[in-house]
Amino acid sequence: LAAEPKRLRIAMQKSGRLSIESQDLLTSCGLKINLREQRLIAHVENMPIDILRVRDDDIPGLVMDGVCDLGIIGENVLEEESLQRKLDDDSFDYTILARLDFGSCRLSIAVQQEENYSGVASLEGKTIATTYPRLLGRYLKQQGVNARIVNLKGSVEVAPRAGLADAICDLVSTGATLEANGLKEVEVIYRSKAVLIQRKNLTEPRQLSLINKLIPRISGVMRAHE
Ligand code: PRT
Ligand code: ZN
Repeated sequence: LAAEPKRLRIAMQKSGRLSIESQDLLTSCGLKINLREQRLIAHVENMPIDILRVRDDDIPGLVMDGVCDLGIIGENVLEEESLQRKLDDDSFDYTILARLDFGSCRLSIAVQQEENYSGVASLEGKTIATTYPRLLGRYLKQQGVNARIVNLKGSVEVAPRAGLADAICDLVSTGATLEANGLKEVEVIYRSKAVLIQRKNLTEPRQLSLINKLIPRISGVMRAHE
């Protein structure tokens, strides 16, 4: 008996800013996903593919640990996880298969509107709240600035008003959230978009040929968006 081909596992965000466009991309590539299923795993009806729907933060690790074959994730989360894993001496290998045309945002430092900001050196000795301590740490090191980083998982934008930090480093798209919290953007430290990543050491020929069929379809979908 021939072994059943192993189903390709694709991790995507379950619900959030990337989930609708991730799903639309796969659907446009011809995958028939049972959308009524609110479960962790959704089976693709017409291809040997399973979709895993998880928190976005879990996606880089699932791919880097080889638990999922592909993943759709914001570069900001991917890069933060890579930097963390390098420090922890964990595996952080992956390949970027495609840069996607959604999820764009920037990771920026912001200070209170009334503050006289005169360049990155004025952050010396300050406290900066962020969900991205590794990306911020790398930037400050490159700039030769010593600042204290406070790691917050949420509500970063209220930290200065709450007296928890002098500045923040958070994702920005329109800038409305900063504005609403009395903050102004002063440095862009990272620009991000969603990417499709593949795990290292994927060798199953049938899985590879499936991926090779998907890549030109993804390019086609993105060209159609232009
Ligand atoms: O539940 P789960 O952990 O899966 O989701 P999440 O809440 O952690 O992430 P989610 O869905 O908010 O964002 C997923 C990804 O979308 C991010 O990692 C980015 O790659 C991308 N993205 C694009 C953004 C934004 N734009 C964005 N504006 N992620 C977050 N924001 C937030 C930002 O943190 C701030 O609170 O939106 C606010 C700022 O928006 P503006 O328009 O007011 O500037
Ligand atoms: Zn998240």
